[in-house]
Amino acid sequence: MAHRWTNDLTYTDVTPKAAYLNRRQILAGTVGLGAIGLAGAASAQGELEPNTLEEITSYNNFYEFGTGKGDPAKNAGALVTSPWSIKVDGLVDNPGEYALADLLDGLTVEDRLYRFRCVEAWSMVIPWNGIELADILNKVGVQSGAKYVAFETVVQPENMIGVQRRVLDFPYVEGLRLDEAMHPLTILATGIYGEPIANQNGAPIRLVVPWKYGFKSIKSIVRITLTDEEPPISWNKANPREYGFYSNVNPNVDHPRWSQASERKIGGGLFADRQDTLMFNGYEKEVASLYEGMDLREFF
Ligand SMILES: Nc1nc2c(c(=O)[nH]1)N[C@H]1C(S)=C(S)[C@@H](COP(=O)(O)O)O[C@H]1N2
Ligand SMILES: [Mo]
Repeated sequence: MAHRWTNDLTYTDVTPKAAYLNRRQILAGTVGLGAIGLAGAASAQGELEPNTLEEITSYNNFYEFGTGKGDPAKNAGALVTSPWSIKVDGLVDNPGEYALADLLDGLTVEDRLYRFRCVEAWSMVIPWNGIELADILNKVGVQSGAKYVAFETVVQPENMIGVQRRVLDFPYVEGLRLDEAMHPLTILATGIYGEPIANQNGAPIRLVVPWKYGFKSIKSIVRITLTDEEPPISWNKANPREYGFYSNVNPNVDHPRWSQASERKIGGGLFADRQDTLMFNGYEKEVASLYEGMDLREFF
């Protein structure tokens, strides 16, 4: 397919970081991407400067392991990620409990350098390795009545201090409309910088939806359900006034308690200027058509 731009990295490959970054910078500057211009999405917005692996793995939100940004790096070592299986159920042709390797077998792992924008108004740029969610959904066979995809994070109470302390209603759950889930920008990530994804980033597999606030990108997924009803999502359950189902990055719709017009890029230093937040986090050209005719204030 035209939009598959680098097919040479699999999730078992280990690429030295320096070499990886080099190759990445070359790609970001030179590769024009087929039908919908995925790399164009990155390069057209100027050079994307990836965060370091150290930054990406030390400043996290993963409430199962505590609410502090440093807690996941400290505590997620306790997460057991092998063996790992994912239950696929609901409106699918081939439901079942899939071993992770079986679910991903034959599918292409791709490099995606994406902006990542948390609803808390900080951001990073992350070089993911992942599989298009559409490839996985097509593999299990989506039935015609399906309208949404629901996701669930693993619960390992004995290993998860945040679950023991009930800092949120677990399991963490998330959801997408089916067309959002099938969009080629939407991936399930299995790696960062060519290395298996760290536990604190949602090992062994987590969702990445780059035009939405970070909390939509649910970690350590153990269940994927095709459904005809909008599924409940954790942050909306916790505070429906502040967190909507769509949660598209939008500089013009403020959070009730802070502005969303700008963001602080992690690693920019204490006195670095904030940067403007981009509509749909810079992916407007690719995804705006999904929301044509929708009032983005009402459906926030
Ligand atoms: N299961 C689970 N997934 C989660 C979260 C969480 O607390 N639990 N936090 C979300 C939020 S708010 C953000 S910003 C991102 C952070 O991803 P990162 O730590 O890999 O940067 O994960 C999202 N996915
Ligand atoms: Mo977030």
